[in-house]
Amino acid sequence: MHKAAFISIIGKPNAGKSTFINALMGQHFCIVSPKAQTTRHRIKGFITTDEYQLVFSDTPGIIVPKYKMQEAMMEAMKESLEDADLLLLIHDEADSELSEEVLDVLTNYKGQKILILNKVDKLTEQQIVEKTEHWKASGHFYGVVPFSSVHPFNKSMLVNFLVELSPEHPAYYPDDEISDRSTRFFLAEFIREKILFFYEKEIPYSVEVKIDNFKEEENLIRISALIYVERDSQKAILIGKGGLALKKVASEARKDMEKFLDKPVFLDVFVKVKDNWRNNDLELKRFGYKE
Ligand SMILES: Nc1nc2c(ncn2[C@@H]2O[C@H](COP(=O)(O)OP(=O)(O)OP(=O)(O)O)[C@@H](O)[C@H]2O)c(=O)[nH]1
Ligand SMILES: [Mg+2]
Repeated sequence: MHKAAFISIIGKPNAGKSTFINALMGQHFCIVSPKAQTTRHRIKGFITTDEYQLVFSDTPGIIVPKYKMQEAMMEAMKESLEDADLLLLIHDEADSELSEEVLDVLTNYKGQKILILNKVDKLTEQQIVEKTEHWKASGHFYGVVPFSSVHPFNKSMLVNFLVELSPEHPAYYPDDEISDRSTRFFLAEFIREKILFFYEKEIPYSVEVKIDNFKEEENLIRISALIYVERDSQKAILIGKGGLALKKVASEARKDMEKFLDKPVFLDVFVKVKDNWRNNDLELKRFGYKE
């Protein structure tokens, strides 16, 4: 009997959704950062064996949208619930309550819901038991599972549990694929991840990255990327004095790319200004935020 399921991963920004998927898949797949709203799209990642296929959807953290890009982010999150067989709410152990927005999404979803009590590496065993009991008693969830991406001690148990809950179904995707997203998408994300780490305030949120050239040679892959910002002043900050700041971004992103592609990479990055793109329907569409 073969099992397959679509599993939607939702939660507040920074709850650890992307880290959770990376831990389950065993690789740096979705980008992760200490800043909120790191993930902007629905990104599917597959775990496939002969017996089952789990299709995880990483989603943007649930917020009240303030501009058009954030509206598109919330659409992507909602879309993941439309075809989900199971919902996993990734919950930061530090939050004693569910936000109103998260509660709203939960109550509107009619399928089975599991709460992943995340980041339990920060807790004592006694606290883990207490918090698990607390969320079990809330009545919202079919199951509550403590988890830590730092020490994913119960990873295979959790995967088995999810397989148990999955319907009987053939695989949805070929067994040699790990995502619905292109290589170029992940390469651009690696650059955005470094920008989230190295810059403050509006910069990470005003940035979009596109790979505009990818050329595989015998011993090297040549990649060039365009980084879009909203204003000239942001361009100057991104590039930094003597171009040093941007060089650091490129050199760190290149390391991730080499790991991902398993080949040396030559990376060129350029910065362009696109006024107010986060609030422009056409630009958002061009950047892949809207169908
Ligand atoms: N200690 C600890 N930190 C974690 C764990 N999981 C995630 N984190 C940290 O939490 C922060 C947010 O992680 P992400 O995976 O980017 O969170 P997210 O829910 O995908 O956030 P958005 O994409 O912004 O919605 C990062 O700094 C992670 O390193 C965990 O199990 N333990
Ligand atoms: Mg994320």
